[in-house]
Amino acid sequence: MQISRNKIEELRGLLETPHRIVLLAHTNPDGDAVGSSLAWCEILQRHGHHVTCVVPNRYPYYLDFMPSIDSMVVYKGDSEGRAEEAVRHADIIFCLDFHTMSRLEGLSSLIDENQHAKRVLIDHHLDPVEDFDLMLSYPEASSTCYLVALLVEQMYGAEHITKSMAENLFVGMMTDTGNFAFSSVTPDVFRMVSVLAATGISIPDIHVNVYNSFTEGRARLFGHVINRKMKIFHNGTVAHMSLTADELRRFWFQQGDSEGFVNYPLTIKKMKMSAMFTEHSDFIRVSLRSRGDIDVNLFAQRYFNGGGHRNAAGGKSFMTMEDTIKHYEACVKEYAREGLL
Ligand SMILES: [Mn+2]
Repeated sequence: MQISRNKIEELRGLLETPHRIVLLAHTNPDGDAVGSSLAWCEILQRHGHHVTCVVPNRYPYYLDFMPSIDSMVVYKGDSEGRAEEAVRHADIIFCLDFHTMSRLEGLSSLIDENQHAKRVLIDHHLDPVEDFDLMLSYPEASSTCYLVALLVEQMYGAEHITKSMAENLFVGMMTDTGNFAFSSVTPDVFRMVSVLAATGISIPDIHVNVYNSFTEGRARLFGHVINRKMKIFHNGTVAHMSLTADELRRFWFQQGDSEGFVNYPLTIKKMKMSAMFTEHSDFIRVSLRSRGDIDVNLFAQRYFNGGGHRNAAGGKSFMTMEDTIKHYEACVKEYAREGLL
């Protein structure tokens, strides 16, 4: 894959002289959001820019090992006003790994106050919503980290990818592709992995840090949700699971603990689609996964005010848990009637 020449030149023009730059990633930042922000931040800093990485809320604890992650400003609970200060004075705002300002929640009004900054999108989600001054939107890319790696390679040369950048980029490339197993993985993704590996990163260490560093509570919560909460219907082809605030408390839930649970029903033969409902203080987070041609991006858009990718999407519900589940089951029926399932 290549980033278009014109876009590279436009970006080069924007970054010609040192600027004050803010990098933004989405709410509930994952390995791809954090990894792409940190790597892009490092290369920009090396080229003389003043860069601040801002995330709307805290990243999951198992990403704590990522190089320079402590430098990220977490907007929620940022008593020193560092995010506000950085956004107010930014000349350029980069949005990484999301495609609509609504994924910034409380941060979006702050961004609106800065009307002079150039806005640049670097993302791989379908159908970008907002207007940006420069859009690097590549839905066919398997991760935003892969896009950032390509950008650095094309703009500055692969030799500018340091070991710490490679570590951060590898995390997102690995997590967003389910360990390089999704259909979005191309030969060029493996070429890029080889470029990253050549910097001396330890792939086994990264793997252990990301996948084998959970708490006991998370393991028990997983057992509970699979054994007690997974419902399978539609002739064994559709599943859903739910977690109430009460259950989360019972298993000492921490941000990120339920990450990946939604994928598990898809390990069952013939399963086509899986949903996970997680109760938050004022809404229920909906996560959707599917196999093959089943389009959960469309499903999320239609029924849960959301979106994402064809096989991985999300949204929100403002109903009770019980009604959310009823709504989901009814929507599955409608989807099947239309031949979409
Ligand atoms: Mn991503």
